[in-house]
Amino acid sequence: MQWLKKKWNFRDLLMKNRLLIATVVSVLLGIGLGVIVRDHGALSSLDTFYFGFPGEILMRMLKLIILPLIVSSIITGVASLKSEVSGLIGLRAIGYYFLTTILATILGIILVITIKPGGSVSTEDIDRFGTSQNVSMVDAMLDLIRNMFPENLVQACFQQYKTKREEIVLGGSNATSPSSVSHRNSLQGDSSIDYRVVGSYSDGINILGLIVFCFVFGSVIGNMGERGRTLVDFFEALNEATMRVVQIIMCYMPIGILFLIAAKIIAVDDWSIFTKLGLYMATVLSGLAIHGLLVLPVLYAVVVRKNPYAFAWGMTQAILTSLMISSSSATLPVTLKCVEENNGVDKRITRFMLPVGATINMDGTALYEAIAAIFIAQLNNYPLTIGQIITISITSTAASIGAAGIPSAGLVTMMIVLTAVGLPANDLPLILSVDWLLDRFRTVINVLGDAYGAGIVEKLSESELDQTSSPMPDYAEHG
Ligand code: 7O9
Repeated sequence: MQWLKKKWNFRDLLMKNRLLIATVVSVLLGIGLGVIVRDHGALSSLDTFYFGFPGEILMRMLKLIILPLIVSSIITGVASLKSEVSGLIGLRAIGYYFLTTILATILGIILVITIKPGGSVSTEDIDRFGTSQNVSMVDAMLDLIRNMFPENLVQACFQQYKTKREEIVLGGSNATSPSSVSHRNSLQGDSSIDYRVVGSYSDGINILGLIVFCFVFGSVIGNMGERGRTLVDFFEALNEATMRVVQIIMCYMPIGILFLIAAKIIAVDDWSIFTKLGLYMATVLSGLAIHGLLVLPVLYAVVVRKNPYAFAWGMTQAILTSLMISSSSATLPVTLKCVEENNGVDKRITRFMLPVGATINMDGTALYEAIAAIFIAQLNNYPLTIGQIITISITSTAASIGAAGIPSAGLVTMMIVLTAVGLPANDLPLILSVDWLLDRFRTVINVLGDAYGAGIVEKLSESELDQTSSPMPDYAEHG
């Protein structure tokens, strides 16, 4: 660790890490402020809402920058590589995403089966609500693919396509409208029930559609030679400008984070749920810890042959940010900065791997969904066969990959995993009561998984990257 050797130069160290130090201080102040206001402030719920305002502004700014950031990053990243090279790197990235997500799911399953957290909750502690919603794995998968091909690029920036099944009564006057398709559901065995699939748009950025388009567009302008030059330069400049705006937003980050965490501490009203669900939370948290502190670092050490914890240290700012805002997409600007500037990973790799990773690589989410599903089975004394456990691992992996393509993903993906093995959805409110906390920690693992992935794929692609020296000037050097 180089910074330890330079300890005597304390001012240098402070200056270099001032933003990080400010963030750590603001987290601590936020927790302190939250506890004090909670105990002595007697805020009404309206006051609490207003109290969170500065934090809300931070979230809005981070989300605001996502669109120009990913579009310019992916286009410039892909355009700077020859198409054979970017294809190869893309394959390696997908291989890494699959491997780590499946490892995370298996780890989760092993832990939840050995610890058995569901055995420790007495059934009278559970508030059950009847939630039943018709979620179909097939429809969710088809929506995912539909979203990869948006009908309208502008609309894709703020809306996703979503289909819904509606029951229709056969033989009645309920005629099928021309734009919708109906098909008999043979699995249900009830021949009098038929469904019609109705499509609509719902709010949310169609990130898959944008990524697919930017990939195609980037590789096309990269291969156009002189004629494509103007466009490549334009997106290069856009990318640089966006990163400068990110720099400005990061100055506001300590203030936003202070109020985000304080407002959360004030708003949580039921701390007793933690004792009820303690063992379940411990299972999830230990799974995340093993994955983030052992599995990923070992993989990195084996492939890259460098100290993985030095790499993790470089990610501290991104780790803290994701812990505070529990969103890996809104953390993306910070992740990019940490991976490129602190860990020195090649920009041609990070620019397209990190946005794609933020979208489809969610190790923490996969681990969590597998644990949650088996936990619910344990609560209901529902014995699981090996086949069902394998089904849970496959659906959890698929759900984590598809989450960003499914509107209102959190609940829907969980329902898909549960319905795949016939588990009741009425225990969902129980696990959702602690979700806000577990979400933070799994987001950290999602971000770390993306970051380590960039380092690992960079190492694996060393030879290709050396051959194809970037056709574009590296703006960071004269920036
Ligand atoms: C967690 F590419 C990007 F950065 F622009 C991008 C934009 C939006 C990437 C992803 C998304 C997106 O919509 N993601 C998304 C993720 C949508 C719904 C659910 C989730 C799952 O989120 C994780 C979880 O709940 O486990 C976690 N909070 O990593 O952000």
